[in-house]
Amino acid sequence: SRGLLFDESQKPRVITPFPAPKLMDLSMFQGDHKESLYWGTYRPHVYFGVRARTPQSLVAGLMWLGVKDEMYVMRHFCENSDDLSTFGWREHNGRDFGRQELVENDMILETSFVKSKEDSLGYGGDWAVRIDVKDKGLNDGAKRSAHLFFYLADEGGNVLNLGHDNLDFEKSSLLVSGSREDVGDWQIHLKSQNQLETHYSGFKTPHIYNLSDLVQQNLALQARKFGRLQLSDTSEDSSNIYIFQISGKLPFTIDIPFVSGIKGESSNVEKRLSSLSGLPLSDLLKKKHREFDTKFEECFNLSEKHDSETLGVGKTAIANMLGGIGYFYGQSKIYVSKSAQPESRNNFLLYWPAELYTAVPSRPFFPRGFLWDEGFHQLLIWRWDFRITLDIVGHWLDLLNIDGWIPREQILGAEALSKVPEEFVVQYPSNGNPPTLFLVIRDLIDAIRMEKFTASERDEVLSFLERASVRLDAWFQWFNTSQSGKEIGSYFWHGRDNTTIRELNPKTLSSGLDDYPRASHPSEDERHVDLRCWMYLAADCMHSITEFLGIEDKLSKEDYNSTAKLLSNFNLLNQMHYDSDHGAYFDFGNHTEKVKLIRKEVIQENGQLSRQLVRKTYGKPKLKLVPHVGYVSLFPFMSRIIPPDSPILEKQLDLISNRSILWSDYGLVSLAKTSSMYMKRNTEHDAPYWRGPIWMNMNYMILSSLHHYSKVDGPYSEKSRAIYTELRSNLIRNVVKNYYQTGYIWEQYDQVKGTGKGTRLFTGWSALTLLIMSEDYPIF
Ligand code: 6A9
Repeated sequence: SRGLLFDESQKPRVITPFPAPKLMDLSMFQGDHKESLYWGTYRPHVYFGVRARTPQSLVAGLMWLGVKDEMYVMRHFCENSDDLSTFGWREHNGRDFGRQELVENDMILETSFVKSKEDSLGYGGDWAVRIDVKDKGLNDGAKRSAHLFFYLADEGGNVLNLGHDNLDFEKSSLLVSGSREDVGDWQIHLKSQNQLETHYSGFKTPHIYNLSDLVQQNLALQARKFGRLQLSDTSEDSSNIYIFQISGKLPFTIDIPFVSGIKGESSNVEKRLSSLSGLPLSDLLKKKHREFDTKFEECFNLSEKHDSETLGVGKTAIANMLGGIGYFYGQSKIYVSKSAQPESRNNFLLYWPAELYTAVPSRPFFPRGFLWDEGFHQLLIWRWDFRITLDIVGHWLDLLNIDGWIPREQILGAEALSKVPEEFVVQYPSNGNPPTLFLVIRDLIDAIRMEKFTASERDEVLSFLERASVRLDAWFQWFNTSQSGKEIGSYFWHGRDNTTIRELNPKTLSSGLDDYPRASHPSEDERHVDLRCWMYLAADCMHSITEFLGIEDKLSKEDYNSTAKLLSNFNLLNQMHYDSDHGAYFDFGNHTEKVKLIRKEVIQENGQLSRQLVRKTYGKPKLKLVPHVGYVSLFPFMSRIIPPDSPILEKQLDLISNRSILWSDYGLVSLAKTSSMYMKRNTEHDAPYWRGPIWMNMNYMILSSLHHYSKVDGPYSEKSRAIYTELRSNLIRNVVKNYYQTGYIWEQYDQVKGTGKGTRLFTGWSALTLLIMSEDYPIF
């Protein structure tokens, strides 16, 4: 055997799609729905970009020259190191409107995007970009200039035509035009009332991911030859990319309308252009702004409960979540050992070419899809626009392979790939990631039960679930078989490295909680309490789906029911995971607390000696409960398995509210201050990540259970309520304070000072702060 399992068509199973109708082929995703989402700001990795949801799109984007250490630097891809004092969407509705602010030194850029279907003839409608460039008003009298670079690129390689050679805007506002199969003949114009200087440059290249380099080289050459900061005003033959430099004194405003589907005189081009520029555009943007505010109020009902600063953070949270939604197309790289495919030089196979429409955790640092992050994102998004949620979840479920596996991190296409170091690209088919999509599905089912949807909306969700159910079933079965443990009802995250000598505690990336400490010596005997609880959630949700859809015989409802019962059996849970000395739930495994990183001489692969940090074990590991209190210990509490009158519930409340253990004034810390691994580095290069800092997704889950236990009858409901109220206000206060101090929402918050940590403009699950403000929690 060559170690690869093949399906009937002789393709390796791991890259064979799950054989069932695709969700994205459902009629609900065709027609108007599809067209309405065609164009969008679906390039979250750049400061401003537009594309369509099609593999080879016409794309637009913005660069500008910033100044760092008195040198010009090009801004294009979002980078934390650019050090903008703030940027991000202040408003966005996920469909046809968004307004973003970017502040660099004393320059404020405001980018607005709006679509219009009104007089449009092309598929997906017309759209316009407005860019406002302002001085922060530092009043030193100096008139600054700004250099913007706006580009259009056809990924399909179609040739673009320059509007007119000497770019004389007195004569015509046309920048560039072209023709495509999807939208027909199109034009893009530049309109402004201000005195501006424009230059251009055209390129022919199939690669758009290194566009910043092309522009910088062109500028550098001009600077060397002629001592001027101008694009060359030349273009290569058959250019498929045009870049326009627009320079002027601050302040100025430019409008860039796009019209398509043009067929001769009757296409009303002039009228459409003027309705998408100047005053009519201002009016349209104002109208969209009012609609955003109204919808925000309707969805989250905050204005009576919060001050305007808090409301501002709430708006930014949803706006960035929606504005960060991207469309990606490409092939994942899936690990296979070289010995399994001797004729290949690679240790990976390519997944099938796939589209992914998804929100992203962080535009500057991880602008791509992450499986378990997405479930949290959708808790927020479905409340704003459940059709966007179905479309996104549908795309993810269509990535399921024949084994029922979905790759965790989606790095699709050259632009996405260019942001990821080589060693992180390959995805391991033995590794999972928490099945958080079940959280959303359960929310949707609850919303139907509580009649939050109209009859026709309800039908849409139902037809989605019907088709999704076989995929969810396969996904569940993948976890239930590949991640199961030795004992019935036990599970562990597979794929931990038991050969490493560098890590203080071998990581569990698949759990999503990366370096959260587990058994010191990974083995087949492990039982992970978080995964067990995820499996309970999944089984319970599958049971609801089968019951709800009445498809009990197709997907064995009884099996799901009994699995859910088994996994929520309190006694069994306690037998496997409860430690009565600590009053806490723990993992089980081969473990010793006596491990340390020490400096040691090691012989490297090249034969040289070097001093490195390596792990040393002093004690003999034994099979036992792994005594680290932290987020993992609280999973049974999050899953609400603990009966409301159990003293064990009181224990959990004590762990949560104890300042020497998990409590801080800024939220619950990820690992107890009393844990031997609290704030310990994992290797020379890995700083503590889930070993202390405060994370919003877990705080949201814990808060939601506190809310639950405060509502159900029992001896601890008052205690739950008191802790709930204080934790909630700590979380909100800290995120709001950090936002106004730093200009950003952060990935995590410091366990001691509450300050933002990790990457910023992290408006993935940190945006759940908004649901904490509105007190929207799953009911189950
Ligand atoms: C490394 C660096 C430019 C880590 O939010 C996404 C994930 C979570 O799913 C996971 O739970 N984050 C959390 O522990 C970020 C992962 C980033 C990995 C990419 C490459 C890129 O360099």
